Amino acid sequence: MLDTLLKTSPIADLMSKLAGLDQPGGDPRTKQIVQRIVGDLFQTIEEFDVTPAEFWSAVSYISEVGQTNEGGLLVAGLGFEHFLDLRFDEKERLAGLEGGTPRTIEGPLWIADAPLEKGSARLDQDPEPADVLLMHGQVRDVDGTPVPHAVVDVWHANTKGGYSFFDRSQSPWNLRRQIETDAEGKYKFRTILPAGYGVPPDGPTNKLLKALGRHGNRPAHIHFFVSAPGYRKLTTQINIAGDEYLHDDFAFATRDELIPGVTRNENPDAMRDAGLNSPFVEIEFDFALHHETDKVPDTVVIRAHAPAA
Ligand code: MBD
Ligand code: FE
Repeated sequence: MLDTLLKTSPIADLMSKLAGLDQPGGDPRTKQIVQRIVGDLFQTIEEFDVTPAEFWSAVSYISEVGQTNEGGLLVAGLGFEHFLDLRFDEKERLAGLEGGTPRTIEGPLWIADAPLEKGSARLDQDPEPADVLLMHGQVRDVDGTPVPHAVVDVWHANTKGGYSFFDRSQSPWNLRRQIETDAEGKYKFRTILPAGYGVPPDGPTNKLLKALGRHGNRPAHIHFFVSAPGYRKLTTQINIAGDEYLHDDFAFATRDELIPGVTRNENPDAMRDAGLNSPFVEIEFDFALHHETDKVPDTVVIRAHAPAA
């Protein structure tokens, strides 16, 4: 019945017209993609005998996603952003690119132009009870050669899982910095150990996740863009080991190579050397970048971002 109805001439005619295939103007690729997506949705409606009430509730849902600005959140939760990563991975594999720190999703919460500091930075600006985290490492190429003057753009949540700018209770740029690696490719920063993130409980993303029997939690993580002239931009994150959602991330971003050891340091000398008077946690993590190549698409992703306002 499905095939027969969709292939009847009024519907075939409608599909061709709605995608502008009978018109000379417009963009051919857009026409093809729109025809495919709308056709697939027609087929879904037919196959599941979707009721008008169900259809109109889906239209309201899309509007709510727009009004609440949860588009980036929803696509992460539905695995689209991870799917794009898997496609990048496969293209690199087919082109013979090996090694390098694995990529994982950017997510919807990066803000452009965080304060840039050389070599080291302190990210936490707002006092809150938290474990101090000292993170450090080196940026290298895939052969192990250090990359001086690379930019490590880092952003993460506070102990409540909130990100500055999106969470108005935090000061601007809290837990966000760009750090330029030194002459040996090294970077380091002082910050606080973040907590995991949970989607807004009353938003449309959570509404769908609940209908799917899913949760909207991410394990505690720290985001990075690592870039340098002549190298492929790396978009990645590290996860904090021990988190209950470590292997149950609603956004599917955890990768085994991105779970560094976290050591708690209670040595009084180490505390004093770090300018602290209480124990702290330490993470060492090196980034390995691929050299620029025209064998695979560029990893710089153009997407809309929230303004720093
Ligand atoms: C986040 O912090 C995040 O990284 C993703 C992918 C989605 C929502 C919040
Ligand atoms: Fe995040």
